Amino acid sequence: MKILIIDDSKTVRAVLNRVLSDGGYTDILFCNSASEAYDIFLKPENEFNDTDLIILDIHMPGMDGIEFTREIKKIDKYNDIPIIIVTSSDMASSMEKVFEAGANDFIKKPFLVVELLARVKSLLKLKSETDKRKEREIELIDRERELIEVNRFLEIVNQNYLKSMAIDGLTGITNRKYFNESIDMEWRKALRKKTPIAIIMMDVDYFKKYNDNYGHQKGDDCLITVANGLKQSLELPSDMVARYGGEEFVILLPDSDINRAIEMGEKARERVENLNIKHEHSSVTDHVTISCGVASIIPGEMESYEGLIKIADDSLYLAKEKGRNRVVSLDFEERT
Ligand code: GH3
Ligand code: MG
Ligand code: MG
Repeated sequence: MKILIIDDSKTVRAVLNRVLSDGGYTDILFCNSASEAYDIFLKPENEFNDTDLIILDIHMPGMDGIEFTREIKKIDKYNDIPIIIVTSSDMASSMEKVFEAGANDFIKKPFLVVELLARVKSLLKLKSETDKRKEREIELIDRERELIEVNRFLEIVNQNYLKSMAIDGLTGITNRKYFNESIDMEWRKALRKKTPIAIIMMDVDYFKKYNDNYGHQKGDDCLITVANGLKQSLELPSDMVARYGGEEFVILLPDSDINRAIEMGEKARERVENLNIKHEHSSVTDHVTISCGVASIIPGEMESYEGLIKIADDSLYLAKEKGRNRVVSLDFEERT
């Protein structure tokens, strides 16, 4: 451990050096004035930086030992360096000043070698324990900070994961799994509140031909564009569009009767048509179109949402049969 001796007397420095060296302390630095030592301590990088103990004379020209102690203890990073003040004075007032200034111990000249070594040993032990405690504190703070960072990271990963679980990989809209969960929830809500719930099943017309003519990659691009068009056709925050599979999409409309569902189906169909995606081999028009099957129901105790999907699916089938690029509601068909 490093000991700094500050004394203007060469003889005292030599004696202290000898005593400490004999006591097994070899890392010893010297300075012959307190003000000089203080100036060195003030430099950002200095050779006294990692001093573990200061032994210092009380009477020195310029800055004296008391003043030096007071000043150095004001600096946070040196606060923990123990200081022994060597004094020739017996006066009680000077002892008081020594401790008031913040010195940890004092020793009277002429000193007993054993006494000096005992005090040096105990203060170095104190310093080493303080250092260890501080290190542990820093480690704990670091670990806590690390933990907070890891938690924050996990939160983001979790959110992204949950999001990715609900999102269709190709089109970026809701996937079928999340749609199923949503319709299940909305179905129960509608059952409780006795409100209608509607869906629109949609399928791209002659999409096989599109793929065959423009290639699978262009087919994928087309599905992405259609998905986004459908998303933009929604009106309410509770409306949802999902990719049901392949080139099939579905719109979930909570709290909507058949009239709104047909209206929304028409809006979606029109939106896709207006995207004007060239499809020269479609038998309907020269651009991409969709067919829509619409269904709405107020859930009764025995019915499940699969029944609603079935009606919408049958309606879609009818829309295909009737010539595609249209919105059909089986209920409506039967009623008219
Ligand atoms: P219809 O008007 O009766 O719906 O005819 P269609 O050709 O659209 O129907 P069909 O079911 O015969 O063909 C659907 C095609 O959609 C076949 C399949 O290769 C294609 N398809 C399904 N999923 C994807 C996809 O993710 N990307 C691409 N590029 N094509 C897909
Ligand atoms: Mg299909
Ligand atoms: Mg199709």
